[in-house]
This record gives sequence, C-alpha cells and structure tokens, in this order.
Amino acid sequence: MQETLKTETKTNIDWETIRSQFPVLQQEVNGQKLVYLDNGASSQMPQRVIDRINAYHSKEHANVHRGIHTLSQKATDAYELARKRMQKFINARHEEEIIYTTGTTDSINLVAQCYGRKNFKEGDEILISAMEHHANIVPWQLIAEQTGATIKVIPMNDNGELLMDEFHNLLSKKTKMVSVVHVSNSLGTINPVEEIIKTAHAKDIPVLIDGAQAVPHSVVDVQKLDADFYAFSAHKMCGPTGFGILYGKRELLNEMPPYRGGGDMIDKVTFEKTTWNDLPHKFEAGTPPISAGVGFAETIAFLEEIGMENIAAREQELLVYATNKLNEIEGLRIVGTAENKASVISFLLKDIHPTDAGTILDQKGIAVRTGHHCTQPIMDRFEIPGTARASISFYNNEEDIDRLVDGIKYVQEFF
Ligand code: C6P
Repeated sequence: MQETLKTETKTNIDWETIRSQFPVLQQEVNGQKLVYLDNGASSQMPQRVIDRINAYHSKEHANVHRGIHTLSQKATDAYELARKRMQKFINARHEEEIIYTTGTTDSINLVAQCYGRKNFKEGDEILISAMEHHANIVPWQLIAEQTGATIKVIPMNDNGELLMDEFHNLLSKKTKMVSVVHVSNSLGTINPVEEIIKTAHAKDIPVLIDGAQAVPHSVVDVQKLDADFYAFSAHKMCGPTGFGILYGKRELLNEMPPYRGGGDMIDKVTFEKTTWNDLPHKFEAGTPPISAGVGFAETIAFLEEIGMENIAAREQELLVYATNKLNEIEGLRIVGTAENKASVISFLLKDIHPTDAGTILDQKGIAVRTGHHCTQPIMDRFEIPGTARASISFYNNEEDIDRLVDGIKYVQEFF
C-alpha cells in the first residue's frame, strides 16, 4: 500500500457554489444522485457557457470572416474573442499563434502532416513516450509511413514515470521531432516537459506537447515552457465539443504549408495556382464550428475568474483525499503512482474485470471510464486488460469520492 499522501494546499473559494453552476451535476442517474468522475474523457459545461451558446444561436448567428453585414461581423467578433482570450490564458506571444482546430487529435495531425511532410525524410526519427494517447501515436505513424521516418519510444518505470536517462540516450542527430504528453490521461503522471523541451532544444529539435489533460487542470505558460507546439481540447476544460487549439511558434507555423484546402485559408485562387491566407487562417479551411468557439470564449472567462492556480490546488486536495481513501480498500490497486500526479486515478480490483466494475458503479449513479482509455501500449506495458478510471475535476467534492468508495465496496460484495 502507498504511503498516506498529505496535502497543504487550501483555497478560499466556495466550491459548492461553483459546483451548483453545472446543471448536469444536479440530476439523478439510475435513481441516484449523479457522481460524475469521467472528466478526463469530457468535462461538463457551466450554465453561463450553455447560455452564451444559446444567445449566439438566438441572436448572433451568421458565417464568420465573410460577410460585411452586421450579423456576420458580430459573429466574427464573438468567434475571434476565444483566440484573444486564449492567447492571454496560455501566454502566447502572438494572437496568430493560436490556431483553431477540432481538438487535440486534430491539432497533432495538423503538425504531423504540415510540419512532417516538409521536414521528415527516410531515416529520420520521431521520439514519443510509452504513455502516449493514441492521438499522439497514430498521426506520427501515418507521417512516418509517408516519409520513411521511424518512431522511437521513451520507456517508463512501474510507477508510470518516464525514464529520463533513456530519453537523453534516445535523442540523436536523427531525431527530428519530440512529441510527449504533458499529463497522462491513464496514469495521471505529470511529465517533466520543461526539461524535455530544454534538452531537445539544445540539439535543435522541435517539441510538441499534448496538453489535453494539462491545460484544464493547471497553469500552462507556453512561453515559459518554450514549447514549439502545444495541443489541447475545449471539451476537457468545461467548453464545447468539436473545438480545440493548436499553439505553435509563429516562425514555425509560417514555414509550414497547409494540409486542408478550401474557403477562408486562401489569399488568391486561380486554376493554375493558389496562395495562402496569413496565420492563423492558413490552417482553418471551411466554415468552422462557430458556436463552439463563441462558447469557448465564455469558458475561458469562467476559468480565469476562478483562477487556474486555485483549480490546480483544489484538484490536488481531492486527489490526495481520494488516493488515501482508495488505498484503504483491500484488493484495490492503483495503476500510476508517479510522485508528480494530476487528479486521475486508474485502479484495478482483484479478480473483477474493470468493465464489470464500471457497469455496477453506473447502476449506483457513479460515472467512471473503463478500458484502455485510448492508451493500449500503457495497458500492454503493465500487462493488464484495462483499468477503471476516476478522473476528478474542481467541481467534484469529498462526497463524490465517498460515494465512489462505497460504490467500489458494493462492487466487491457483488462479485
Ligand atoms: N482522452 C480520455 O478519456 P480529443 O479526443 O481530440 O479531444 O483528445 C484526444 C486526447 C489526446 N491526448 C490526451 C492525453 C487525451 O487524454 C485525449 C483524450 C480522453 O482520456 C478520450 S479518449
């Protein structure tokens, strides 16, 4: 059993008032008050974001960047507000370094295709880690196949921590890209991305960080990190689905050709030749998910009002509370015990398949995710079929954790 964790971080925020702003959490599921612990898969939206999207559809909708009529200009301003707010939120140097995508997966595919097609060749290496989500594996495999590059993998130890010595050894003249996850969605590990970026940069290698599970739970400053590319999704941070961000350094984005063609991304089109629009529009072909962008601008304001440092502290408090409680349960094993962890707890119950555990928990109104969490190589590394995963958000509370503990005990009795 793991040593009891302690926490010293306390915030003065009224978290119950914040929780009350999430309508989804106020309902019963299967006859029980909902306990939503699947925030790693997708988090919930506060009422004000729902209201903002509703207001947009009720009064402001038109296509963006196209019309000179009032409504189109209104819609464009509302949509572009997310870019301005996001620049500040992650401290990007320039607004045009914020590229709108449909999510983390789309952001990574964009870099793999637009950067990779131009810069990778036979014999080059792309370095990823053993704890990547499929979204940070498969796009690199696709571009590797197209260019003749190969993939190398930084291994991890039994706690789910990257072996940094191996990372240093794997970097070579052949390495043309390092792409690692900031926070593991299955293990909760917070990776030392600052060190990874510094080391790779010393050898002139660009670095992409998959921040899908980091931006929603911590303060991320892309200039301080010095990341070349940073990818994340709106729906994991109380925003809408179908919307995400790729941050990229302006000089790199400027050199990359687009890979999706169509409206909005062009400067001049003739049948012989087309020239591209400036950043960020060069990478944003076609009519975008406008209402999602408008809603996301509201989400960013909401998170900023609470403060990401407060959110991080509250989630650490809940992580420690939950880890200590779960560690007291006989027959429960936590997978992912890194020293530096975010609020994700993957666990196994002796002899009980995670899917069965998840199904019974659901009957008790408790939502956790089960399976491989789109990280099959992690499950292979630990020689397990999958896990049950409780992923905690700032709007969860101690009562949610207590309900999870009671639910797990019920599962054990049931089987
Ligand atoms: N992880 C989970 O339950 P998209 O689907 O593009 O918004 O995000 C993909 C993604 C990329 N990287 C990491 C670290 C992620 O956690 C995810 C999404 C969800 O863990 C759904 S599989």
